[in-house]
Amino acid sequence: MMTMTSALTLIVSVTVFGVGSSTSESLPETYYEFEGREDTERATHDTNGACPQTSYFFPNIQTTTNYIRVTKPIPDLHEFTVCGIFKRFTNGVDWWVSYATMPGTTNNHNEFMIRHDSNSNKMEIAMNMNYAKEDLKLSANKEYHICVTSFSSTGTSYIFLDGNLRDIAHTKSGTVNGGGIFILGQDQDIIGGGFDANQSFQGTMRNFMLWRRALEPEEISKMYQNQCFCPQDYLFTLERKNIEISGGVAAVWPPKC
Ligand SMILES: [Ca+2]
Repeated sequence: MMTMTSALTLIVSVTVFGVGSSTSESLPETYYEFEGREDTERATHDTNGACPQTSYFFPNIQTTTNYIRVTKPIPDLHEFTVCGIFKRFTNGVDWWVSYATMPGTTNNHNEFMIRHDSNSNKMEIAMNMNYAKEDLKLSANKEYHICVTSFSSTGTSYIFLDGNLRDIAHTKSGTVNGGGIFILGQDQDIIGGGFDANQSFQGTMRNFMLWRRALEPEEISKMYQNQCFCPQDYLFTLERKNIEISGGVAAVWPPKC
């Protein structure tokens, strides 16, 4: 097991939101020092279990009717991870994840959100209605394995691209409340609706799932290298028993494992 003192650090270029220039931010091999946790608190879960394979096709047309709604109840989220293998077909604003709870005082009700805006070529993450934009230089028509681990205590999200920690998004601290509606493929401006065709997703989404903890970087790397396996303590996958499909979203035959 790696210790804090032996952890290597990587220096990457991180775009400063709102400034448009770049600076350097030290990315640790583990993010525990950033979150005030001890290395000994690492979770030990079974990472060798077979992972349920899911694969969905969102047609290449902008519409408010194509989406997936998760029917599994969402608890309060203090620390969580979402992972998926995404490919977008075109250059637009692609909404991947929209989690909304009770109506707020603004017209944006996303407690947690992930989208990609091709105009700025940035991935945007919101937590507690606070946004951060990260330039991941993602191309259209190419699959990417993306994991986001989020800590509500600090409002920090760690973005893993193709198995490696790539960026850190600083949003707003506070528990992501349970009991909301979790939708893939549209942006909720009201609970369960308020969709905008310009904020929909066209592409494919494979093996999307959520865990109620920050996965270890090693677990994420292992999942990227072998998509047949994943940590078994997930809250939900997009297996048919956990979702409702709307519009023209199609389940496609998942790759065999
Ligand atoms: Ca909207």
